[in-house]
Amino acid sequence: MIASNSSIARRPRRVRADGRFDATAIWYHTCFERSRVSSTTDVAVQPTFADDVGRDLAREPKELQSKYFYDALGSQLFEAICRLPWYRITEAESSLLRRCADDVIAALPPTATITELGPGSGEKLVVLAEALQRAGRSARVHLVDVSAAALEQSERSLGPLDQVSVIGHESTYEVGLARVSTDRASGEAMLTLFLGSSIGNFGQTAARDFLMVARRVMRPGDLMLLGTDLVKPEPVLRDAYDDPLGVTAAFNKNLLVRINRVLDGHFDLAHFEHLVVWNAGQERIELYLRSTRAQTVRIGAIDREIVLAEGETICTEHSHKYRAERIAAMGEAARFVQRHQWIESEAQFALTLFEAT
Ligand code: AVJ
Repeated sequence: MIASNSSIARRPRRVRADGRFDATAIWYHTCFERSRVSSTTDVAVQPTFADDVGRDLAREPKELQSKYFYDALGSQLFEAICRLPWYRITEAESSLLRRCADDVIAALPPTATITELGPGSGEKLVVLAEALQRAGRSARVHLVDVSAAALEQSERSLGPLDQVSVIGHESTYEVGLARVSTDRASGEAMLTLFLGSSIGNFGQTAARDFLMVARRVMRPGDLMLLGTDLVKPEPVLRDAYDDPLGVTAAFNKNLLVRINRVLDGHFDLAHFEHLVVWNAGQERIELYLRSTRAQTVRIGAIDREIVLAEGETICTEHSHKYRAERIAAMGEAARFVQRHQWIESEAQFALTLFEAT
């Protein structure tokens, strides 16, 4: 798959499941799965955006999957969210990363591959690349994301760096990680980055299952750096997800814009509002789109009329918040041991370094 060990390519590459070159000689690796914690890669049984939307809007209560936020516009709106003063996750994590990058690189064996799941803008990897440079090292970096837009953005920020050769995988986390892990040399260690509290989209069981699936493709001694947003006062969380500029509202509503554009939907944005709920029992933020009146919305591509009552909600995201002292146990359930934990106390965010046992 990967050209040769000696040629450190400056140019980002993309890998595709079938291993074929595309017209621009960038490799792709496109795999879509029914559920995020499934290993099926048979294209014939893969659900599409249309299948998922049709099924999830037929549920009671209605929902849409948060992974579909990240089309080109959604990825840019998310980048804007990361710059909002009320959304502290990105900045808190970056400052922790600057603090711990040298330690993380020192913990990594001399021959190692770095894999980032959901790289977003790729800016965080720049911090690690600088630590690699200080240590006089270089590494191959794999980016795994279902969003082509996010991959392109992160490939752009990392492409020019000398310490890393970048390979993009347009696939789910599990499939991309498994592929990277099996493709590496026998003596090559792997550091997996799962940052930005992306794990927060999973509930407790799904998060544990995800860590177990990730652990299964790792070897003892492999490392995983996990970013988790911590429980904090409700008003602070509310501001982060219902920001005064309305960027998060736009990010949420863009899901309807995407359905309108891609699936010939007829959602009228004037009749939906962004709703944020703190579920104290489950310790998670819940995002909804609420129908402000009774309405019937046609989605042409799936030949469906979606009937919404006044006040009815469509759940679009769960964002779980963690307690720092419980993170080690979550890792242990998946055969990881906690090597370090760094906490940003102002914003209440944790970075935890796990080692596969
Ligand atoms: C990318 C899932 C970590 O839950 O904070 C931000 C997504 N949604 N604002 C989060 C998000 C609304 C974000 N994660």
